[in-house]
Amino acid sequence: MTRTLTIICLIAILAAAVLPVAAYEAERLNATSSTETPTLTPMAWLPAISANPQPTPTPPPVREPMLLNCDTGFEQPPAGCWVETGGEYPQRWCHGNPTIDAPNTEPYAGACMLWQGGYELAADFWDSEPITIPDWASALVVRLAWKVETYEQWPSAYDTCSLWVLDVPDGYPAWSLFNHSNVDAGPWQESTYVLQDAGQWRGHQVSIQFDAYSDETLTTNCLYDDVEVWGRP
Ligand SMILES: [Ca+2]
Ligand SMILES: [Ca+2]
Repeated sequence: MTRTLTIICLIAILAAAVLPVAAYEAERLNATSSTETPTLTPMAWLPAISANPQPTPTPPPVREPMLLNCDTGFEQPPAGCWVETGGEYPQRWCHGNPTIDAPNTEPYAGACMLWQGGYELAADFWDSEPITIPDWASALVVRLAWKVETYEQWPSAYDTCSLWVLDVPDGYPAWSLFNHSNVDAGPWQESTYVLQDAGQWRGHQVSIQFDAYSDETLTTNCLYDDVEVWGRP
């Protein structure tokens, strides 16, 4: 009888020692799997529409007058203010254009906007008139509304939408203001870009150039409106 009681006591002591450890291990495993599971779901492979949000910074101070002060909203045919310098199709699109293809959105403001890309193997270029950097300017400030639409599904850059500042006498891109792509697809947003070292180019002529390149499949639309170019003292 005494021996039986001793065995029962030993079993009880062992259970009291082992069971809490087992319960802790089970809880830890559950906790580990619950934090790791989201990285394995399809959510990780959704198009990066919101993965690269573009913050809208506080607009820096600028000085009048606007340096590019005509047709900021692409409401007029490209003459004087803008020049279509390369591409297979007209790049200015207005609401109600009798075209088969159209972007899936309306202009940001007014009736018209700049529409680059939208077809396979696109190579579109659109330049502003020459802008003289004022003798008081230390920076060039570009404000605009932009939007990227795409049929691409994977979060890699296949089609690009870029904005450059061109050196007019030489005619090649001197500075990059942005290089968006299909992974930046999302709603219209207003952004401000600052070319900080423009002061060394006072009196020099530059222009801004939008360009778009697409690969051979799944098109991307690069859309722009309300473009303003200012100088900052
Ligand atoms: Ca417009
Ligand atoms: Ca593509």
